[in-house]
Amino acid sequence: MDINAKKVVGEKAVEFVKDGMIVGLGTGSTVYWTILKLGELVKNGLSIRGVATSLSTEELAIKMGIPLVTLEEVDEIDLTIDGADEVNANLELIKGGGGALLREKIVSANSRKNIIIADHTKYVSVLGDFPLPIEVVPFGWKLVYKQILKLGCRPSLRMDNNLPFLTDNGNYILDCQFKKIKEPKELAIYINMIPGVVDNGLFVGMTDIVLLGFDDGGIETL
Ligand code: ABF
Repeated sequence: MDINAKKVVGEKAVEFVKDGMIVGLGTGSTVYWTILKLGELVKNGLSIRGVATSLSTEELAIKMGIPLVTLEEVDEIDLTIDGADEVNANLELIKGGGGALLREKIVSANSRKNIIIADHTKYVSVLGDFPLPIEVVPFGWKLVYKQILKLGCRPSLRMDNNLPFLTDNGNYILDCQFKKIKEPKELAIYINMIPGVVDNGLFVGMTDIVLLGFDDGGIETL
């Protein structure tokens, strides 16, 4: 029986949510199912407050009746549930395909526990086949582009209807095809040293649990 792997794993993650928690709400089509399920539980009395990682997640959470708070209103987030574009065995991630990497990384870094949910096809032995998203400020983005070229990958400016895509923070995204990223931690540090880079989609040492969903309804926990 073909069950939507994203729905299975998105709903499974809700089991980690306890009454009274502050929950980081990720972005993307997998977390979409988590937010729908949480909305249902909130209607049935679950008392949580959400911190949205994007304007699209904020809109969906409001529609589902999940009370939201801002990062300024909380000291710490209890649990964040988010998606990913690639996951390896070390629970290192590439994220940002949806353009929300900066707020996702800020929320994740301020969470006591981070759960990543993904269709099993996101699991890779080596990160890098998915182009690494890098958030850059529009001012001088071409200079960042040239610096990243020197790293051996060809970046491309993410476009949205013939105009540069703008993140929720008003920045550009460079998608960088590295093919194989053998040292994600080192690369992440180096990229962020380039003036004009805001952050990148490598999430290293930030994830506690990964739930991989399968179309037959199975779930693998990493
Ligand atoms: C988000 O989850 C993004 O970082 C990433 O691009 C996305 C994965 O998308 P989906 O769950 O839709 O496959 O956190």
